[in-house]
Order: sequence, then C-alpha cells, then structure tokens
Amino acid sequence: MPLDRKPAPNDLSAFWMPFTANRQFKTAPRMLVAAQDMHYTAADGRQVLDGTAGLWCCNAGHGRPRITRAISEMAGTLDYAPSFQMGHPTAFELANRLVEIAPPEMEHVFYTNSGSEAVDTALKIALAYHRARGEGSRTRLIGRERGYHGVGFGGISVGGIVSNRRMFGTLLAGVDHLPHTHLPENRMTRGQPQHGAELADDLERIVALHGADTIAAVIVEPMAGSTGVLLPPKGYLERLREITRKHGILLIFDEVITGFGRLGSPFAAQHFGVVPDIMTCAKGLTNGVIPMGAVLTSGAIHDAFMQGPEHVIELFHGYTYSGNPISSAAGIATLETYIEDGLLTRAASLAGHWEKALHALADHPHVIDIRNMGLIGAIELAPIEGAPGKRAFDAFVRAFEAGILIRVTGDIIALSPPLTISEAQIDELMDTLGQVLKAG
Ligand code: PXG
Repeated sequence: MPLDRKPAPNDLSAFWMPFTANRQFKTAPRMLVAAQDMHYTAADGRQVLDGTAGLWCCNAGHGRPRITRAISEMAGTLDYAPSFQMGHPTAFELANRLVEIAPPEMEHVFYTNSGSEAVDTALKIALAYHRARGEGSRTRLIGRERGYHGVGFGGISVGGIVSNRRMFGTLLAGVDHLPHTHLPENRMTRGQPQHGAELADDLERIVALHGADTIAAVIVEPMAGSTGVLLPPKGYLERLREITRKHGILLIFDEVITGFGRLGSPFAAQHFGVVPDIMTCAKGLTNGVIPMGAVLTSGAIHDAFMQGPEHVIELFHGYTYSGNPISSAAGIATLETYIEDGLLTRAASLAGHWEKALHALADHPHVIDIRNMGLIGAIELAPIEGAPGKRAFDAFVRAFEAGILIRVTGDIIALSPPLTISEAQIDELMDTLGQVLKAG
C-alpha cells in the first residue's frame, strides 16, 4: 500500500485475533474503548461491569492512578535498560517486594513477559537444576489433564487441553500427565471439594512406570482456572507435595491466575498451606496493565546454579524485556496499590457473600454445577446437543449486551472480578447473570 494511503480505521481484517472466532467477531464486534474502576466502557458508550478482571489480571480494578503514574514517570526517566550483564534498581526492588509477599521459601525472582514465558522458564530451570546437581537423567516433565500453562511449546506440552495441542506437532518429548481433579461427585460443592485427594497418587504410578530418577518436575495450577475452575480436592495438593518430595521431584505451582490475592491470600501456596519449589506468576503482577511475568524459586534451586567460575553466566536464559524498567515500576506500584487497599486478602472477606450470591443461581435453567473459591466462580451449563459451547457462548453475548463481562470456556461460565468489587456489585453481577440464564 502506498504510504499516503492509510487503511480505514474500522477495517478489522489485519488484526488476526488470539483465541477468537475471528470471522464471527468481525461480523459483530464487541469493542471496549475505556475502563475505570469496576467498569469498561463499550464502543456504544454503555458501562459494562467487569466480571472477569479483564482476563483474570486487573485485580485492583481499572485506571489505578498510582500504576499509570509509575509507568509514565519511568518512561520519562529510564525508558529501557538491558538486564543482561547490566541492571537498574527498580527490577531489584520489585524482586525484593515480591519475595516479601511470597512464602518465605521463595527467595529469588526471574523475570519474563508473560505467563507462558514464566512456565517455559520454570520448566527450563527445573531441567537445568537437576543437571547442575549431577542428576541429568531427570528430564521428564509431568503436567495434568485439563491444565493450562500458556501457549509456549513447554506450556502446551505439559498442558492438558487437546485443542491447544493437536495442531502443533509432537511437542516436547518425555511428558506425562496426571488425571484432572474434576469429579462428578463433587457437584455443587461450596469451596474445596471433599472427594479426590487420592488422584494425586497417580504420580506414584507414573514414578513406577518411568523411574523417579527420570522425572524432573510436576507442574500444576493449584486451582485450574482456564478449563473452567477445577478445584483441588481437600488433601490433594498436600499429597502431591509429599510424593514429589519423597522422590526428589520438583513441584511447580503455576500461579498465573491464583497469584495476587485471587483466593484471599497473596498466593495459592499460602492459601492451601502447601509450598512448591518453583512458582510462576504474571497477570496480576502488574494489574494486567503492562506485560510482565515472573518465576519465583527456592534458595536451594537458585544456589545450585551458583557454582563454577564467577565470570561464567549461570543460566543461559532470559528475554530482552526481562525486568524492564517500565514493567518493574508498574509492578511496584501495583503491589503498593494491593497492600494499601488490602487486596491481597480482601477476597477472603468477600468469599462468603460471593459464594452465597453465586450458588443462588443453582436452580436456573440448564445449570448443572456451580463451584467457587475466593473470588472465583464457575457455572457449568448443560451443553446443547450437537453444539457444545454454544449455550455458554450465547450467554456470554447476551451478558455483554446486558452490561456484564463474563468469560466462557466450553459450556462453563467463569467469573473472577477485580478484587475491588463491592457486595452491591456482586449482587448486580449475579442478578444480571441470573436474568441472562433465564432468557436462555
Ligand atoms: N498459566 C496459567 C495458569 C494461565 O492461566 C498462562 C499460564 C499463560 O499466561 P499468558 O500471559 O502467556 O497468557 C495462563 C493464562 C481464560 C484465560 O479466559 C486464561 C489465561 C489467558 C487468557 C484467557 O481463562 N491464562
């Protein structure tokens, strides 16, 4: 196209949208043009209540002045600085603050730009850790069915969502999967389900099959978000921790969704009282405002790399934007906002009201299950015969028209509002959703 010919701004064809039915979207686009506190503004000027914190990331709500100010100030002070063999103070400060709110065993922070990169980084650290300790035979990685760990090759290999895997070749070799924890007998449970701790014992079967000395790490979401809010049964994570420890296998918690207060504690590790060896996070790390992810590791893992001549790079891994100044400044401002507003624990005090309002939808048409924990909720609908996913997708479109933003995955509606939501807004969200479900 000649330079003097600008494309029409309303031409939607060039942007190949991620995880989107592009052709369908572009015939009836749903555009957001602004956001403040608990609301988006749609292109037609309507206010839309954010029931999902964007994509599980805007935990402090939208347009928080401290965060936007930190970004603009840093852009004017130090727009970019490399983190390879150079440093800048803000990245170190954020790492210290992250370690402060994490379980005490987590002592070090490796920066990435997203959850997917955090997952691939965590897997690489696990492999290299064993090798650095002279246990290079530990190369297998264990994920879980219905797990979501982003879209890098490592993440989709340990992930357990068939549509995210089947188009992309053979993936990583030497990966095995635990069964998911979603059992029909746990239907309509409030909070952590009773049945299924023994599903963790499947790890013993995998160990017996391959030999513990071939297994590097197990990665799980403490609570599986993307595949529809699958909660860990009581005792399950404890058991997984016990078995991994017994066999010298590292346990990685993917806390990209559960990090930063979603369950009522800073991280799920604290909520469940189970501490992994490595944790990933992203999303809420910067309130979703600017891309950033991180991997937190125990001192033992980090220290295993700190050997050999001091001038040699210990880990051949990193990104151009690892710990970049603007994201780091946003991260610090975000943590300050969370702490000032008590958001890292606010979900705990709202959880009771949330649970009650959510479960009040149990007798609505086509509802077959409701699950909740912290400020997360899921409503599973009976699929329309021959058209899986359609019932929930139609509800999503109707909900947007009715002024609430929800997320759907298959026929499951997932809710995860900003942690700033009021009780009245919880009621508004559930009342509107109730009307939407009744209309279906
Ligand atoms: N791990 C987990 C547990 C996640 O939930 C990622 C890794 C990947 O993060 P990035 O930043 O690379 O996208 C995620 C992302 C949804 C939804 O609607 C969930 C995610 C992303 C987009 C949509 O459930 N989770």
